[in-house]
Amino acid sequence: MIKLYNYGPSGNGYKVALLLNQLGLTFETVEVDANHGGTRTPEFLAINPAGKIPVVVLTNGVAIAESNAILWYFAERTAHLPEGRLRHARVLQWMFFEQYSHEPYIAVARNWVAHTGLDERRRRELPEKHERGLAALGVMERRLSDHPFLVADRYTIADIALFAYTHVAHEGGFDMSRFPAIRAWIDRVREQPGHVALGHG
Ligand SMILES: N[C@@H](CCC(=O)N[C@@H](CS)C(=O)NCC(=O)O)C(=O)O
Repeated sequence: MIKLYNYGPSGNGYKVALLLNQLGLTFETVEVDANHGGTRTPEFLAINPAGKIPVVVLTNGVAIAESNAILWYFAERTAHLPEGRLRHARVLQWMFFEQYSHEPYIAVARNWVAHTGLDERRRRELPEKHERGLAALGVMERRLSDHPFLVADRYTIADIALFAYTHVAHEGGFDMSRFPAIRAWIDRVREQPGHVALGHG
């Protein structure tokens, strides 16, 4: 069976669990406490030298790390990844945006505020996380104010990649009342067949 190394509160892990559920693929979850050194053990580093979840180990023993690479691997030749060079580029455009301009601010602020707590350094850095996270949400709001989904007007892995931390951004102190188009999109994503909530496994 496919194994998913995950950490319950992780949005990056949730992206993978959500897609696998929507594709009807069975998998076993291996829980790794990413906030308390679980990803830095020799055993885990042998699976992913980068020391981060999520990782999937396929039935042939091959491991794949990086949430968005895993999404791409499983989505190919499914309805979750539309065909064509331009559409592929658009999906990648949003997935790179997620990793560079969104996740480092929104996911990190949420992890600090809702999970690890704030020490002095984090308290000092939090306003910048909020400022940059709000800028990323502004980009999404503009796109979603006249499109139902991020790419090709249909639900794709670009939506999964960005849904993971956007729908819990309020846990990191982001005021989502400012983003009505994002809130409507969150409802549309939740209505997709096979949708499961964060924490489902
Ligand atoms: N770019 C990676 C980020 C993965 C990541 O940041 N994982 C966190 C949990 S959400 C982690 O494992 N942190 C533990 C550590 O860095 O030791 C992805 O998208 O998969």
